[in-house]
Amino acid sequence: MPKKPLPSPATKNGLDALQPGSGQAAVKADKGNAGELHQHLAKDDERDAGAHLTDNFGHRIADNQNSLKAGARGPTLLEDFVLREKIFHFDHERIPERIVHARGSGAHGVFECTRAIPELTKADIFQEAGKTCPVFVRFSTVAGGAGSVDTPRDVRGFAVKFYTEAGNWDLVGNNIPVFFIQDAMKFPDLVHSVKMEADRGYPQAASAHDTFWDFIGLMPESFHMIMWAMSDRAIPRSFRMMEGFGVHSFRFVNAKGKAKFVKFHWKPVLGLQSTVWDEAVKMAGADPDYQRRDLFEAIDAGDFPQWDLGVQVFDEAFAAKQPYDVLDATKLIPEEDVPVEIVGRMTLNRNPDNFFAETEQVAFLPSNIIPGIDFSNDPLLQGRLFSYLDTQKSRLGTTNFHQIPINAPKCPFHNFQRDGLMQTLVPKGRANYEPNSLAEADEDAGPRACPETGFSSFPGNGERNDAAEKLRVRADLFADHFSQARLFYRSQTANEQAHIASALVFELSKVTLDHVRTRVVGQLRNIDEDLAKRVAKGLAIDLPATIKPAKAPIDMAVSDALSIQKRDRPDIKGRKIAILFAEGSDSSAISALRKQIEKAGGSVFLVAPRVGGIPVTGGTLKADGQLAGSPSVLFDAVAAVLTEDAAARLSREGAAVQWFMDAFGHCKTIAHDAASQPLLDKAGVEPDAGVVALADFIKVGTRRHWDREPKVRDLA
Ligand code: HDE
Repeated sequence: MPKKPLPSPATKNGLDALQPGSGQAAVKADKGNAGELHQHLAKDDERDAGAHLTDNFGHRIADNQNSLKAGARGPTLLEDFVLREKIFHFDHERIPERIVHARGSGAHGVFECTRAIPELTKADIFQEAGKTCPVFVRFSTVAGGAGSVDTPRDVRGFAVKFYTEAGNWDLVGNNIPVFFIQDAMKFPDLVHSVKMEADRGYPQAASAHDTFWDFIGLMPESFHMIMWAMSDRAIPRSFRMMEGFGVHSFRFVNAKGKAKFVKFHWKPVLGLQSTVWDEAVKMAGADPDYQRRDLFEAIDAGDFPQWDLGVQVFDEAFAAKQPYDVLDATKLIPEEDVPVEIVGRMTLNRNPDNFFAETEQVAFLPSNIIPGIDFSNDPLLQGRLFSYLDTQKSRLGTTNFHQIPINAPKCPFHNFQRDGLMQTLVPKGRANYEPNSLAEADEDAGPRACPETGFSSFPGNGERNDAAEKLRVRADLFADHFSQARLFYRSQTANEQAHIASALVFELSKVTLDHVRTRVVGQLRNIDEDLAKRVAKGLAIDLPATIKPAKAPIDMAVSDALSIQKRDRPDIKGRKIAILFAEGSDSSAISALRKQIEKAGGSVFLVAPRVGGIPVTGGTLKADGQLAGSPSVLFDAVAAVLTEDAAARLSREGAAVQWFMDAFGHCKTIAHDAASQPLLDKAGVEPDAGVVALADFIKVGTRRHWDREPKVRDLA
């Protein structure tokens, strides 16, 4: 894998953290009143290879190894400003992590409009097919801290910042199209309940504990989201292989001022893929950074992840006819009812240069919106419009966080906001108020509002139940909590339904309060009687009485778009395939397989008992990973090219046996030569359509073999 050379410590000019003008964003944003702001500052990315090491004020440093002491063995002197500054800066390197979505991975890219839709929206980026705009994306888990693992059962954040010519548009979504709650009022309760319990400080990055399920059992509106969170959607194989959703209904507004509702969807070009729970748990140990590494390595290798942007557009008349409220974020609109129209494609093509400066400091704001797109009255969205702006002040410490390069727009920005902590702009003149008549004295009078092109809120909302009175209530249709939970569950394949039941059993087994378990199962009876029975059986409890729903659920038509397995593809593109070899392996068989996999767009990872290079036919071969450190959970499919001797030896090696046992148990394709058979036998690998000869691997691909699952897991 090509690796960029790391800058040597001696070339650092030490300006990284305090240097506001070092990124592309700030350079372009400087066109506005930011003026010639940072031009006097040396830029970190412009330093020469042989640059001098300096402190933060530009003083050259003579010795970066030893502190200043009174004599060789004497105490360190307080006057050592070099040491003091270095430690001082280090002591303050961390900032508060995000209250949710603390663990994330970012990437730069480009969005291209593929279908102009001026009839629907006047938004700058949708006016012309072929028009592009830079983006920055951050994927995340929700519950865990910044240092937690990548593969817990959790929702994934999917936040996109579009740097458009009309200002930044942030589409801050998730990989699940609905949410736990209907009203922003409940968000702090939800987050408190799912995070580590307040007295004991655990569990980390897990919803399987008392307080979460206690809250959920009492919140019937959460059960649709619970179906998604207990499904394979919450254990995605890769950020590159999951969908993204804007969740809320937004509005498109066209140049004539006509508006329609819109829901945003991201469809991964690589298709959807998830792991199985046993695999996700083992991945957390084998590689806690699995998804972060996967994203970074794919982009580094030039295998750029892509998503199509789709929109579901509908009007008030459609909304009025649905049995759910389109302003309720616990509801989706089935794709079968309103098709997803593709209007653009996003390609992530550049890794961040610096994780902290970009991925950590990026601040997404649902309130960042551009003319042509508008909010709806969704009460969850309305609360978010406040929260994200507010939280940046405590996370980034200043109202000037918009000046951090990753957050700054790439179009000009001018206004009369001034000063504040860490102000880095140097506005000229004295026009810091408006109206003013300074122009009459030939002075710069500053910018003026633009009634024609500026953002103006869509005036008529026409939404149902739009009451003039101030009421702390929910609209009537918000009371149907279970119809769509049922729709989701019934749209899954039999295996997927079993996964949901097992996930619920796992989670509720970790709950120690009996009444909490009982209540959750009582709620499940509103979704599907069979599901409730399976979970009760799995917990070995009596089926509790149904908890009476606020509104009786209805049966909606099954939607295949909600299932991952129904849309399964045998793709090799973007997938990672491990080939196990050992002393004496046939190198031509290995390179033939490698060639075919790479031609199909996959990548190969060689695994062997030792990494440094072992004798194979025709020479020696280095492995990419050592067997015990490269368990099969890290790959989409596995292959073995071994001699009979090596297979016999490896049959006595736990890591090798486990390798195949897991690959088989996780329903992966296993390709092998005849000599490997005894090792496969030892691992309990039984013949089926997914256990194939090396020559057949490409035909079968990396699809999971779900019909194998009943052999390896109790799905009852
Ligand atoms: Fe968030 N959410 N959220 N959220 N959210 C945050 O903002 C909040 C919600 C989402 O990679 C915080 O900058 C409230 C829905 C993502 O930086 C915070 C409510 C959806 C990210 C916040 C919601 C999301 C966040 C924490 C209910 C999917 C990570 C740090 C009213 C549509 C963005 C921060 C990143 C982050 C508040 C509900 C997605 C506290 C109050 C629904 C992807 O402001």
